Amino acid sequence: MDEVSTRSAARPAASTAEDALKQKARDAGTAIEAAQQLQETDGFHLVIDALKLNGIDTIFGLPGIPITDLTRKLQAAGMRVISFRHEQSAGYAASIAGYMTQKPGICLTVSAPGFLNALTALANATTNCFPMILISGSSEREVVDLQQGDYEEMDQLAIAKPLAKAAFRVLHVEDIGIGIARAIRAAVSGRPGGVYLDLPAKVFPQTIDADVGKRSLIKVVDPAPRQIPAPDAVQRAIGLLKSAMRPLIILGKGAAYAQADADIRALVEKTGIPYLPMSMAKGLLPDTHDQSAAAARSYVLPEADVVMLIGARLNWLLSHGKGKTWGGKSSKAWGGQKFIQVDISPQEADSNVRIDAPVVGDIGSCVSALLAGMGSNWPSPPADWLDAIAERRAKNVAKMAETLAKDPAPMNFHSALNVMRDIVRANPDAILVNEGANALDFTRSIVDMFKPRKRLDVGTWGVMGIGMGFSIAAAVVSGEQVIAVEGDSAFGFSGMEVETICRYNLPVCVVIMNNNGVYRGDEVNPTGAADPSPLVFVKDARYEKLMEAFGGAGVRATTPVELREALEEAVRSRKPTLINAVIDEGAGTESGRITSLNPTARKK
Ligand code: FYN
Ligand code: ADP
Ligand code: MG
Repeated sequence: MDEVSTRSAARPAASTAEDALKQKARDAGTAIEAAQQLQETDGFHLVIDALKLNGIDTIFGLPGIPITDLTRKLQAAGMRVISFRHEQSAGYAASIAGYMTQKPGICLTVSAPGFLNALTALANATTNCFPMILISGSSEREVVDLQQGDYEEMDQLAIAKPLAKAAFRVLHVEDIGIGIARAIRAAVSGRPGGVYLDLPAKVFPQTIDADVGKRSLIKVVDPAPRQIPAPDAVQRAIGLLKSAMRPLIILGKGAAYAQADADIRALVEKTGIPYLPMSMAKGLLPDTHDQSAAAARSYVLPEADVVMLIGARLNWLLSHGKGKTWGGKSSKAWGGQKFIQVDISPQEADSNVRIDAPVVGDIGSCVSALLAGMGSNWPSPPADWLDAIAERRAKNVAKMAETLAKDPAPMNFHSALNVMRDIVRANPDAILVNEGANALDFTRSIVDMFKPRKRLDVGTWGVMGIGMGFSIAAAVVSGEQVIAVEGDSAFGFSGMEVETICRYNLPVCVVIMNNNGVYRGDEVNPTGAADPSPLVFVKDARYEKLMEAFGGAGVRATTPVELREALEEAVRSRKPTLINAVIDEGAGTESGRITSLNPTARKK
């Protein structure tokens, strides 16, 4: 406004008429331009309109060439734009938002290195069946295909394809609607996964008639269609389950993702069959539930005769369904169980051992079909099976209670996590994010979960680095308190995002299990030279100061009492908080509970 007023004061009478005409023409020109503009739209706005049309309201990303303006325009258009310090965390955030909401989480990055930084998260999403779309700006095709050395030149589409469920590129503004629709449907339909959408820089400023642009957009109808299982498959499964003398149900994170909580609980309780929750399925039924066999894991797996897998794959986490874990005589020998597999992917069955009754469909439809097919009066499992499990469970629970009751100085994982166990029980709506090796494995068995989708962890890949991205997305998506239990090494992968937590003032409390190193902190350099062991960190590092640096609360806790006070204050204040829990550096074991995966261990 100011600039306009200064110009009119200076002009003489005669020339003014002419100028006025010229000005009118200019204004007319601008008006026409404006009218034209009103009648035109561009790539920027079509991307925004397409996402909004499909109910996408949050973007996780990191601005830079060529998507800085798009990032600004997304926020200007009223979308929530969460900006990170590293694309890997933005990608992890998008992936877990997809897992929690069944809508694809959107990660927006710059070209080449930004795209590559987010690629780990895209691959992790595909591996974990989390629906996300990685949208990356990219260099011009003509230059890239001639390898002429464009700015951040890379054939991102070709590189993404092997790691994504699907990958697309849009070259023309009129195809943006189709591109985003295809990406959304690919991310959430069937087995969800990571999708890559490549948008070369040139497509954003391209203009098109506004009406044509609007008509080119697609509101995806029924993006994740229900997939009803075949009735004979359901009958076969029911028949096999009914014949079992030692039945077991295994709930995987696919069951948690399905948001069919009531039906899954009804199936478990109606049959009376013991169930084993995989780590991210904990809470689908409260971990204190009578039928939980989590505390008798290595008893039920080899002893069961019929096992129903619901949204759980027979991958490494279940020893591929064979070997000693399942009572097999050797590492490759089958244990003799009969398997029922409820999974939306028709290819999953027989991935490792024979599946005797595959039930292919979305878990909600499959479980309700099983419930309907079972009718009433389902015979409860034989008492000797239930009693044997109860006995083994009681033994393990008593053993753990004894360990938890100890109060050693310095704290160890048990005494610290005993506090966490109480805090989560008192705050069942809080979301627990968890990574590390020992920090992960001890938390999984010690901290009971009470509600579905409240435990977010390293998942299928056992990946380190998800901590802060998952915590930020969980707080943004749910508004709930988030507590992140982190190994000190694992925290290092995404630690800088504590600035992001403070910038958005998120109710995230990070608890670092500080044992001064990877797995433990007491290893020494065998050569005696000055360099520390590669597994050891700075002794007694003051991680809490990192959070204080950005205005959050930082607490150093050396006793369970201090830890409990700090956690209760964090939950009460909902302030960004980092608690540096000082753990005995000799408390951990190599790789936690998967020491056997280390080649040396294998040699032994
Ligand atoms: C479990 N247990 C319990 C309880 N819950 N005892 C008492 N009370 C409770 N609430 C018992 C359970 O019966 C087992 O004892 C033991 O505790 C461990 O249970 P867990 O953790 O469920 O089972 P296990 O054997 O460790 O399972 C194998 C696994 C798991 C591979 C699925 O370790 C896992 O998910 N690991 C993830 C590792 C990872 O990704 N790490 C990140 C990379 S680290 P028993 O029945 O007596 O055996 C890179 O270096
Ligand atoms: P702990 O609680 O056992 O000390 P840390 O978080 O300190 O757990 O250590 C976990 C370790 O997992 C990692 O530091 C590391 O050795 C191993 N690891 C390293 N990189 C990865 C990765 N990308 N994904 C999975 N595990 C990894
Ligand atoms: Mg550690």
